[in-house]
Amino acid sequence: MSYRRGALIVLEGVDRAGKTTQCQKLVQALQQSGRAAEMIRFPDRATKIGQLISSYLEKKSNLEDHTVHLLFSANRWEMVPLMKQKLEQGINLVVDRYAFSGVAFTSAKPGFSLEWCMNPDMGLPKPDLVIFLQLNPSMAANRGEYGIERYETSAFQRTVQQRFEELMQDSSVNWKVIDAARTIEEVHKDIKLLSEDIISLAENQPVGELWR
Ligand code: ADP
Ligand code: 2DT
Repeated sequence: MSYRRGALIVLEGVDRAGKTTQCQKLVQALQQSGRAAEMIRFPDRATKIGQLISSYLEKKSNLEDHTVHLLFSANRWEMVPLMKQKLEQGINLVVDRYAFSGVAFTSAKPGFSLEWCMNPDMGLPKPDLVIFLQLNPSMAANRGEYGIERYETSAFQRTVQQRFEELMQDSSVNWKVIDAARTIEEVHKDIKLLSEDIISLAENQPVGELWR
């Protein structure tokens, strides 16, 4: 047993489903149980590409729709060497949004097919587990007003949810849907159990390639 890599665990879901809250709690819980774990998030607004994306999301600049889609994908690819390095070092990565958000958000715009949107992300490190935090729009509304960034409208978020549901039909990805309408602790307990199982399963397997 010389090869013990970390697991790649992604949390997805619509706005305010609790992704950030749960990523933070999962990293903390894994660390407390003696496992190496780190959180990353996409978009990573700190890089040069991330700054272009951030300015677009804040509506400080406009970008053509295909172009911004490719920038979101490039923002993942630029992190791949570091992600692979950490996984090989045995660090479990907990990721707040990944290629699934990329596809769900762009394909919610008119004229974009799922297939076109998936293409640039094909071959990314494949998550060992993708947890989808399921929350209906009225529950999401109870968690506060939408912000002022691009995409933060209920009509757009409904279409995004439909696109996520289409993506979840793909059995090549290890999707687990969790009811995110419960308390933070209840949701966390489920996520922790699923993650511990996948960490044991993944540790002796190579990292796969997404959508290939
Ligand atoms: P996301 O990252 O999916 O947009 P956040 O984790 O930022 O969601 O949570 C959005 C808001 O909802 C925050 O104010 C957070 O404290 C709250 N929240 C998160 N999970 C729950 C929950 N299970 N029940 C009630 N409120 C929650
Ligand atoms: P937050 O930083 O609040 O999560 O918002 N998005 C995200 C895309 O359109 N494409 C992507 O590839 C990714 C990762 C979702 C980020 C916003 O950017 C959207 C909401």
